Amino acid sequence: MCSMLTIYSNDHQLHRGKFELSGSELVPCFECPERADLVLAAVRKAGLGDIVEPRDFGLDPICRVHDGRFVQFLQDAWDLWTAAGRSCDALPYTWAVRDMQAQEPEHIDGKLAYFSFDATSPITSGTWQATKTSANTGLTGAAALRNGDACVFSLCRPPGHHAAVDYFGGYCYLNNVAIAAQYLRDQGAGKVAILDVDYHHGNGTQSIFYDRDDVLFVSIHGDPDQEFPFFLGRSAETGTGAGRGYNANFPLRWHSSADEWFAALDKATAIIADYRPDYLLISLGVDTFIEDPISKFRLTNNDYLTMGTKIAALGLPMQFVLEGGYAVGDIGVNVANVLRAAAEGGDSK
Ligand code: Q9C
Ligand code: ZN
Repeated sequence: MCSMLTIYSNDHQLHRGKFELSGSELVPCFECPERADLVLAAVRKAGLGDIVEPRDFGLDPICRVHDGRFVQFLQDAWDLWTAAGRSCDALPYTWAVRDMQAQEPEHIDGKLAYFSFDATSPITSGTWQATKTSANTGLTGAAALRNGDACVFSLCRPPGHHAAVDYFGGYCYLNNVAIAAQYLRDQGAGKVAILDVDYHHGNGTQSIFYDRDDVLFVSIHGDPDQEFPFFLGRSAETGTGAGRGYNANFPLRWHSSADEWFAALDKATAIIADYRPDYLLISLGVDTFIEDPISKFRLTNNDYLTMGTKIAALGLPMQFVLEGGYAVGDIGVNVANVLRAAAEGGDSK
């Protein structure tokens, strides 16, 4: 049994998108502030351990992962948008594909396009502050691991795993788990493993570490032939250069059963055990839930207890970093179930 430190800030409430495109309709954003509020309430109720505010690490650890011009863009985007006379959420509407030239244009509409890969991730007046604090929430958790904590939970919002070196999308702006992993490396950790159990492929995290052998990335997710982000996440993607063999994808078809999901988890944890990392970071999305409104897996409330137990059985210092999960009625209990079971199985040393 280990006590689980949670890192949380109210700053997430500053990011409040209005609508997203779903089918061809504008619907209220699935990625809403209530998500984090409900997870916090469930963590409190479960009595997992202390809940603390993140520290401010400044921009340096963020820029160890993300491109400086991209970080500058995220800071400036809302002001450029309002200066162009706009008032509703900032969204891109076009992209450079194939033989077009990917270079940063002057106009905000062009910049939004250049630094993004989808149109469902609004930038609002408070998005940068919330995003920066979300990265600090991940970093504060990583610092706690480095200081000897065995299990920590970074209650990040907005999420991060779809954000790459220089583009945002999939409700993600900065890649919280990647920034935390890089921080651990920079603080002297030898090897870090990232297990991504969110329903969607963590394309940003894969992309950031694809040519490296010091950060292993393993993901279980909806088959990109059927599911967002569509253009990354296939099992043939195993890494490149020095990173060859240090990326593992387990795509599963729509409507896969919990048994199929756990069979993939067993393969994923075997790869992590073989790697023998110093730290395990978990991109914890609970959009694998059977009632998730945008996803098509079938995990139930109790399956999240099994998930936590199996992850803790690796016997590694572990940091959970919140990603997706849109069934707001159950997001709290599902996240708390993973954490409760992980804390019970954790720190057996
Ligand atoms: N309008 C995370 O779970 N596509 N991101 C939504 C429904 C984007 C999910 C389609 C899904 C992004 C962190
Ligand atoms: Zn997701």
